[in-house]
Amino acid sequence: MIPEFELITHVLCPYVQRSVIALQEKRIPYRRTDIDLSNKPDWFQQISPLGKVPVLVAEGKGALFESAVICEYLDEVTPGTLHPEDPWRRADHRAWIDFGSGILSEIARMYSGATREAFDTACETLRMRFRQLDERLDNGPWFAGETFCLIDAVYGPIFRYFDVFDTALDLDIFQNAEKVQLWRSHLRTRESVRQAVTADYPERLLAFVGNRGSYMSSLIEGAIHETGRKAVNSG
Ligand SMILES: N[C@@H](CCC(=O)N[C@@H](CS)C(=O)NCC(=O)O)C(=O)O
Repeated sequence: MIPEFELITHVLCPYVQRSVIALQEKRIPYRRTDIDLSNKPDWFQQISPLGKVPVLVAEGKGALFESAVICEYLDEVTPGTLHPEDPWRRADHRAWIDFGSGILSEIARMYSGATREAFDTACETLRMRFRQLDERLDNGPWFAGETFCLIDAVYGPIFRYFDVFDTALDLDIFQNAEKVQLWRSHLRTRESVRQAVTADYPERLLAFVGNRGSYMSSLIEGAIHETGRKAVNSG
């Protein structure tokens, strides 16, 4: 018997999304509670040692933090597995999952950097990371071929950032990374990946980045302004 689960979440968090995708892929019933990270409730501070989402609350057990740990636990307590059976391949997946977390940190540097130099450096690092990933990939459709794995749940939210940013800016992050582009296009259509965010995610993400006071904020605001101007001129 698996316990009743509640996942403490934030609407934009990519680490939350990977937990949600794992829950959906393993068909585990759960309740989702979104919190405001700029005004964290006291009860949340008590169950999240680092004050971060996601946290998985399991009835009768307690609270679990760290998305990678949450995903592995969910995988272990349900039939089947989202990891390869072979220990070497499983370890390899975990290594590339960690690589994905590094990419998320770089994405945060890209949208938070105060200067054009900081933004350009982060973009260049991201291009290099995706080229490295491209060298690791085979033919797809998923990371491990025909079977959707936990690692796919990690990269779906990463690529989603660029699906949204691409609507406003020409970042050209996936230069010379054709296999990554293909993987990205498959992940975009996976039901669990699509369902991990609400329909207004793109607007929320653009507003979040637009309001950070960073170099990228000014690019986003400029692009939104330009779109609005074109709409007015053609209306
Ligand atoms: N290593 C953590 C990272 C989680 C994380 O960074 N969550 C962010 C939101 S995306 C958060 O809760 N930030 C709140 C804060 O740092 O105050 C995990 O994998 O769960």
